[in-house]
Amino acid sequence: MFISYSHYLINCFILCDLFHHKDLIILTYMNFQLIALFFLIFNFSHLDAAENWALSFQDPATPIMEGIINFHNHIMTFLTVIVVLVAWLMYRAIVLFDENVHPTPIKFTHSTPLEIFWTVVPAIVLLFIAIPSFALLYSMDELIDPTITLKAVGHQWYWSYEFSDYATLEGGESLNYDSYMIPEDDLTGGNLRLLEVDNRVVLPVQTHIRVLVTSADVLHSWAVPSFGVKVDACPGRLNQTSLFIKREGTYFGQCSEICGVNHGFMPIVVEAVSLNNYVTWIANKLDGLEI
Ligand SMILES: [Cu+2]
Repeated sequence: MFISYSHYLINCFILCDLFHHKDLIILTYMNFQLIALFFLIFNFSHLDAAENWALSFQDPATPIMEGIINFHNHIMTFLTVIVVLVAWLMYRAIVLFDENVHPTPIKFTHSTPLEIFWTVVPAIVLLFIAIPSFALLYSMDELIDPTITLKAVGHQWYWSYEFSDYATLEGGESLNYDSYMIPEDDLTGGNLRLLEVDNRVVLPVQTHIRVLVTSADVLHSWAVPSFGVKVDACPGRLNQTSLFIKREGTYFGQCSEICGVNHGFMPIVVEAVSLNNYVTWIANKLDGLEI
């Protein structure tokens, strides 16, 4: 958002400079100050949770989500050109084939050059879509030397999380806790309805993380839009995905597989913090367990 705004601002300055309007430069500058203040007050810098009437994607926090958004924009280019072309062709066909305009039609039925053209061009278009699509698909599946493993287990109807990299309790149980949605009556100021949980997941930024997803009962799906992650949780199976969170923040997601009556009430909240804060958090959690 800030990047696009700075582009707008630079364009304004260039335009003002072109027309030698000093007053306009001052006005534009004031305009910028006001909008900057607006962003500062309302903190619109990033969109990491679902929002009413939201259009398009939430802001990306991982390279994967950035890739998904770029790929979406790439495809939209082709889509726009094709929609315009087909609409224009249909309009031309409707107008030209009108019997008032063209009372005696030409009666040819085949055109080899046309056949070649409308076979080869779509094939090339498909190639331009397929190549970046495969690159993205394979990079989403890639797991680069993960430092931390988080295990998310779906239940009817809450999530539980396990951090199994650290000391284990007697009986081989590792650090784990349940994460329930906070009901509407218990929400405090600033909490998001149907999205806030009692125990958040805390993960470090700038770290390669492996997420293992499974379920204890029926199918669920662990999905966080800003991470570009949506992994099915299947009972008896471990599904795997990777995370590399680029910026600190609180990210909201929801179960994305219809799993029963409370399917809409098992949200996911991930708090991405600096590595130091993460280590402190883990140490406190382990202290609490008295291992
Ligand atoms: Cu579920």
